[in-house]
Amino acid sequence: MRNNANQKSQWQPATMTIHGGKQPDQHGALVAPLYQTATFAFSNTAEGSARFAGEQSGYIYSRLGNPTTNELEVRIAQLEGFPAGAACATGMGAISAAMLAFLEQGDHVVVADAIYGCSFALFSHLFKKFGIQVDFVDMTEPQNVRVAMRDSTKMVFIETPANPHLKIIDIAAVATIAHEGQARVIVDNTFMTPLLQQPRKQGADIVIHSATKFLNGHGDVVAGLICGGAEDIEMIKATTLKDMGATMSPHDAWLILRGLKTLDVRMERHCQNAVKVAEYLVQQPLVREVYFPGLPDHPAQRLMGTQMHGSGAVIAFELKGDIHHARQLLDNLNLITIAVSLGDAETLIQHPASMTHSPYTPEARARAGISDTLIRIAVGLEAVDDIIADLEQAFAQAFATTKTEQQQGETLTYG
Ligand code: LCS
Repeated sequence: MRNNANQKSQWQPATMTIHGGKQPDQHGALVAPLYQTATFAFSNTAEGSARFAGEQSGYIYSRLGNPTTNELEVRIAQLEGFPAGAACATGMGAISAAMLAFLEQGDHVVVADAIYGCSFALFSHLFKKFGIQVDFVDMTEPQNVRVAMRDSTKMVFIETPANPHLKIIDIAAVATIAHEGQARVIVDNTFMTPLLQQPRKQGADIVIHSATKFLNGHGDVVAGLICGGAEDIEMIKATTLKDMGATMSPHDAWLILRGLKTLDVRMERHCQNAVKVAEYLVQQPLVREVYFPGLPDHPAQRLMGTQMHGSGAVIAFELKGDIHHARQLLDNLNLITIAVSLGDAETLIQHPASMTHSPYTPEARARAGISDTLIRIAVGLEAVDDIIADLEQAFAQAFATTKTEQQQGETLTYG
C-alpha cells in the first residue's frame, strides 16, 4: 500500500473524505468492498474463544464490528480530529448510545434548549423515566450553563447551529464551564459537518452526527456516527452499542463512504446556494425574519473563522401572517419538496412546529421560539435560480390567495 500514516496526517480534509481509513484490499479494489455479512467464521474453537476474550484481534459478529463500518468509523474520526469513531443505526441511536454509556440514575445533564425534536423527547421523557435529571438552558448565554451545573452534572449537550432556527452556541465558552465541573461535553455537529466545524478544537469530548444528512448526502440512508477518545468509544461500543444494539448496517456504511467522497464539493455548492436563497428571502415582503448563519447580521459571524468555517445550508424564516399562510406557501411549491431531513441533493422544506419539533410541548416550543409561522428550508444542490423561482411563484400564489380571502372579508393581519 503506498499510503502511509505520515502522509495521512498531512492530508487536507477534502482528501480525507475520499481516502481516510482506507484499508488495503487483496484484489486492489479501488472502492471499499462491502462486507455484507452478519457473522465471521473462526478457523477453530481456540480462535473463536480468543477473539471473545479479547486476546486476539479479528471480527466476530457484525453488531460488534465489521470491516466496512470500521472503515467509515476511522474516516469520520480522522475528519473530526478524534482518535476513534463508532457507527450507529441512526443519529438518535448515536446520541442515546453516546450518552447512556456514561450516565446512571441520579445523574444530571445540561442540554441546550433549542435542539432537534426527537433529541428533546429523548431528554425530556426517556431520560427522566430512568432517573436522569435534565435542565434545558439557553446556551447562547454560556453563563446559564454555569448556573445550571450541579455536583451531579455528568454531561453537557450542545447542538450548534441548532435545529430549527440556527441558534449558535460558543462551544469553547460552554466547554470551559462544563470541564470546570468535570462534565463531558457532547456536540451534535450534524448541521455543519467536520468540513465546516470541528468541535474538538473548541473542547468537545464527544461529537455525534446524524449521518442521514450531509455526510451521506443522498437521502437514501438513516445512520449516525460518534467520535471521541479511544477509551470513551471503547466504552460506548462495549456497552450501549453492543448490548442495546443500535449499530449501523454494513450496507449503510458503504453508502455513506461513497457519499462522503463528494462532501467537500457538495458543501461548497450547498453553502453557495443557501446564501443566495437567504438573500432572496431577506428581501421577500412576506418574510418577517430570516435566520441563517451566512447573513452579515447573524450572531454566527462572531465565530466565523474560529468555530465555524461556513454557513451550512439550513435556513429558517418567519412568515408574516399565521399558520394558514405557512401551509399555503409550502403547498404551492413545485420543485421544492415538503419533507423533513436536510443535507440532501433535493431542496427540502418543512414546518417545524407541526413536523420536526412536534415532540416539544407547546410551552417548550414557545420558549425555544418555534412559532407556527416558522419555516425551515434545507437548500439542496439544484440550480439556485430554479429554487428561488419556485419560492417566488409559491409566495405569489400564497399572496394572491390572501388577497382573495381579504376580499371575502376575512381578517388577516400582516405586520
Ligand atoms: N441531530 C440533529 C441535529 C438532527 O437534525 C437529527 C434529525 C438528528 C440528530 C437525529 O438523526 P436521525 O436519527 O434522524 O438520523 N433531524 C431531522 C430533521 O431535521 N428532519 O428530519 C430528521
